[in-house]
Amino acid sequence: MGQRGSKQSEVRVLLLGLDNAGKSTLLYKLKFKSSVSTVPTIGFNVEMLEGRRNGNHIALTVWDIGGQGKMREHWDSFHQDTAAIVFVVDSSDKRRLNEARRELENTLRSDELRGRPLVLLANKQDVNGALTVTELKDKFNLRKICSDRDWFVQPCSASTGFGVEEAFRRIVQMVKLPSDPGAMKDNIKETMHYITRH
Ligand code: G3D
Ligand code: MG
Repeated sequence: MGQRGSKQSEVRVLLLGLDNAGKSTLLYKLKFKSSVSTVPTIGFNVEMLEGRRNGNHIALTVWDIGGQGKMREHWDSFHQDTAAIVFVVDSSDKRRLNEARRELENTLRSDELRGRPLVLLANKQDVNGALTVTELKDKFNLRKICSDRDWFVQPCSASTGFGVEEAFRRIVQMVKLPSDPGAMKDNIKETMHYITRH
């Protein structure tokens, strides 16, 4: 429960992206404010992070689901009740950019994630030649594929910490709380959409 006079909300945030994008490094940077050496995630990591919005506490349960092929099949089961999607991109890996874009598009197509805000993290900005925010926005055609949700692209480096606090603040601002004005209206809209499609 929250302290007197302030409400506590608990929300689920999905940390997604290809393997090697830097998801686990980012999660532990946020949690421990220091670099933790990561091993490829088998299964998932989950951490509770505390934030504040408009004077209220928000507890974010951040799910870092293994990005490797086999685990991606299980992403769908993590989608329900998600308050925000954080998609991490290795901005220095131009070879896998198309693969990352396809993965993002698949994720955004999920019915359960309809209307959920997206924070795209342009990670590994410390690497020479990393794509900029503008380049990533264009390559991923974000304006178009995110026309029905709030979205934001944050440059960062999970290794050096550059942009990481800003990313977290942005996520806290953008998560969809059950009590948000309009959440009920959105639910009705989502239900109608579901009914008309099935
Ligand atoms: P994942 O959880 O998305 O699979 P990891 O990715 O967090 O395990 O990171 C994969 C590799 O990228 C790790 O390197 C990690 O140190 C590195 N990495 C993560 N973020 C950054 C960053 O911002 N900049 C740079 N330069 N490297 C980063 P190793 O060598 O341990 O595999
Ligand atoms: Mg990992």
